[in-house]
Amino acid sequence: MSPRLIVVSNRVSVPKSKRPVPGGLAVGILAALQGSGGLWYGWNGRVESAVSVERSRLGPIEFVTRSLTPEAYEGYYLGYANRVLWPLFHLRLNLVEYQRRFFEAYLAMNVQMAEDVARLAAADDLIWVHDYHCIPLGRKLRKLGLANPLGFFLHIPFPPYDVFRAVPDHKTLLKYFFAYDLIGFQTRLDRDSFLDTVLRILPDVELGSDGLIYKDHEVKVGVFPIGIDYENIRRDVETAKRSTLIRRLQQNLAGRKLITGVDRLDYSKGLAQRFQAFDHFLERHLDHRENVVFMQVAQPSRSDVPEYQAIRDELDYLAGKINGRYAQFDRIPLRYLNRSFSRPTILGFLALSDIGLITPLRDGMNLVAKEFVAAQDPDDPGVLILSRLAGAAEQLKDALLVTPYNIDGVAEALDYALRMSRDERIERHRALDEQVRAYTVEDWARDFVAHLA
Ligand code: ADQ
Repeated sequence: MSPRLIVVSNRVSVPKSKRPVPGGLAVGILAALQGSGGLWYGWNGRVESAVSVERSRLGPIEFVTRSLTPEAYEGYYLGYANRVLWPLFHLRLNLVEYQRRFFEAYLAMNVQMAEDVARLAAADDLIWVHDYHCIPLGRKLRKLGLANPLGFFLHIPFPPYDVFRAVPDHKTLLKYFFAYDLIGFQTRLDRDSFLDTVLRILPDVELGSDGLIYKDHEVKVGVFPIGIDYENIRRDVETAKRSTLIRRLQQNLAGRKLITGVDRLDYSKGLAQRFQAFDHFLERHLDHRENVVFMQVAQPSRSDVPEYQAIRDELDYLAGKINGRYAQFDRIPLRYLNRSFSRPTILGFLALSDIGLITPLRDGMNLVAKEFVAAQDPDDPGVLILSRLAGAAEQLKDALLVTPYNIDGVAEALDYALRMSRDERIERHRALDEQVRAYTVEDWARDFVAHLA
C-alpha cells in the first residue's frame, strides 16, 4: 500500500462548504488527495479567541481544520504572509510593511501548526507543505522529531536575490527551506532565482546533481508547473454553454466582441494597468468602440489589508472614468464585476470570449490563462493576451505575450487580436491547447508526490 499523504496549507477549502475559496491552490490540493486519499490540515477561515479544531471526511479525504486567534490572524496572516512575503515575492518592495512582531507571529503560528501536524502524522506518511505561509513548518516538524519525507511547493514566484535580501529575516527564512527533502517551484526562472539566492546567502551550501547539499543533507529542487483539471473543465464548459445565464450574455452581446479578465482583486494582477490599456485602446481605435465589451470579474480578496482597499478604490475610480467617457445610452464598454461566480459560470464566460486579457504584473502561474485555453472552441478559438511576467508564459509561448506596464503595447495587442485571422487563431490555439493538456493538475500532483516518495 502506498503511504498516506498529509497536505498542509494555510487555508483549507472543504468542498461543498457554502462559500468556496477562490484560488487555484485548492483545486491542486484536492487533485493530489483525490487519488490515493489522505489528510488536509489548515485554517478554516474563522478568527476566534479560543481556537477550535474540526474534523470531517469526504470520500477518501479527511479534513482537519482550525481557527486562528485574532493575534495570529493579524500578525501571521495579514502581517507577515500578506504584507511582507506576498509583496516581496511579487517584486513590490514599496508595498512591504515590515514589523518584527509580524515575523514573531509567523514563527509562532508555524510552531503551532507543526505541533498539530505532529499529532496527526504516522511514521511513514508523506507530508507536503504548501506555500509562503508555511516556509518554517518543515524545520519545526523536524525539531519535534519527525523523520517523514517532507515536501514544499511554492505557488507564488521566488524573487531574485536582490529583492529577497531586502527582508530583514532573509537568512533565517532561507535556512528553513533546508528541512525539506523536495522543494518545488512553478517555473525554471523561480528555481534559478532560488538557487542563485541560496548560493549567495549561504556559503556552505553546494550544488548537487538535482538540488542542493547542506551539512550532508541533500534537498532536491524541481520545477512542477501547476496545471488545470482539463477534462472536467471541458465538461463544465459544455454544460455552461447551455445555461440560461450564458445564453443571456450571448444575446446581450448582440454580436459585439467580448474581452474577458477573471482575477482575485489583488494588486499583483495588474488590473489598474489593464483598465488604463482598455481606456487607451478605446481612445485610439474609434473603429472598435462600437463593437467591443470588456468584462472584468474581480472577486474581493484580503480586504482587511490596506493595500487591497487602495487598489479597490483605484479600480472603482478608473471604471467610472472609462464608462463615463465612452458609455452610450444603450451600451457600457466596461463591465466591472466585483464579485465571484460559480466555476461553471466563469468557464462559460471564458468560453464565450473572443479575447482572454490576463495581464498580471507578476504571478506564480495564473490558472485562468490555462482555463481560457481549455474553454475555447478549437474551430473558432479566442485569442489569449498574456503577461510575460506570469509563470504561465514559460509554457504558453503562443499567446500574444505583452508587458503589462506597457499600456500602448497592451492596447495594440487588443487591436491585433481583434483583427487576427481565423487561421492564425486556430494555429495559436492548437499549440497552447497541447501545452495545457500535456501536464494537467493531476499530473502535477502525481509528479510531485512521486518525487517525494
Ligand atoms: P491565485 O493568485 O488565486 O493563485 P490563479 O492561478 O489565477 O490565481 O487561480 C485562481 C483560480 O480561482 C482560478 O481557478 C479561477 O478560475 C478562480 N477565480 C479567480 N477569480 C475568480 C472569481 N472572481 N470568481 C470565481 N472564481 C475565480 C495562486 C498563485 C497563482 C497560481 C495558483 C496555483 O497566485 O500564480 O497559479 O496559486 O498555484
